Amino acid sequence: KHSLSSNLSDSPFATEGITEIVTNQKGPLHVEFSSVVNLDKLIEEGSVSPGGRFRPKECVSQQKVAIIIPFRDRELHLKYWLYYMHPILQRQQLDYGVYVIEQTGADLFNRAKLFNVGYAEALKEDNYDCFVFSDIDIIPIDDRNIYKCYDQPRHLSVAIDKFNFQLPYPQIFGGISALSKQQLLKINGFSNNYWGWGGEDDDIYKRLSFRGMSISRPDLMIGRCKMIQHERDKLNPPNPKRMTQLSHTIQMMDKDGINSLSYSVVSSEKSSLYTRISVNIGSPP
Ligand code: BGN
Repeated sequence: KHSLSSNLSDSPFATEGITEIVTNQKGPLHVEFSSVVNLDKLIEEGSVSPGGRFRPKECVSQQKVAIIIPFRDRELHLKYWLYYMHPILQRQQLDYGVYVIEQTGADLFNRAKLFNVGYAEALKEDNYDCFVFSDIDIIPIDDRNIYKCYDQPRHLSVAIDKFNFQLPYPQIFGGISALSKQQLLKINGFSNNYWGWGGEDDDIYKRLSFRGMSISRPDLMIGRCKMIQHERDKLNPPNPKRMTQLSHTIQMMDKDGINSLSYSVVSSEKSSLYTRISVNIGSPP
């Protein structure tokens, strides 16, 4: 794998003209959310190190990937995520760590700010060069959809069952995405100001395109995903300000993001399959 890519480019993110050769992949997978899953076998197997870390034994991965999952009150979904994702990520031969970033308190949910927190906290632990930002309730159903970074920001959840396995609109960047540290720094991370549901992912898309980047995606077959059906969270109603906020992305992006991030860690716990960091991210104005 390495010698193939090094002929073409020295960058671990360059992929043009390269066929990804990863062993162990299965292609389409069976994923369902009707029966409760048991994590004991996965824990006993011992392949995942405490805090949800893994690195392949048979090779050295090109990138170190931090997977960031914003979280509140979704323990059951977290079980499904761990149950399905660890085996997939291991077959993809990734060097990765799983960070569940839990918003404490009873304020409106702020997904993008939790992404920024995850980025900052993961970097305190290791020199990650790639960040995968994922909703907790979306699972890929094809393991050729690789959780790594590319030469352009990557959108991974392109064909979700909820949207009839189609892309709802060309600029959509919600669900699961992957950005390298360099790509993230170019856009000052994400907005900290989207409280409640919607728009924060469109804001990210705007930041990326204002900085001259474009979106990379797998095709509609490899990009298939399943979403766990659930009712809307009480503390995550649609944000009525999202349209107005989106019209100001260009003016805001240099002052609202990683460089203005403020939060405090309430607790940090390394459990056997993931690291849980509970944080106080403040309240909407
Ligand atoms: C869009 C939302 C996204 C969301 C997708 C998919 C907005 C901004 C105003 C147009 N965008 O409509 O945040 O990821 O739907 O659900 O609401």
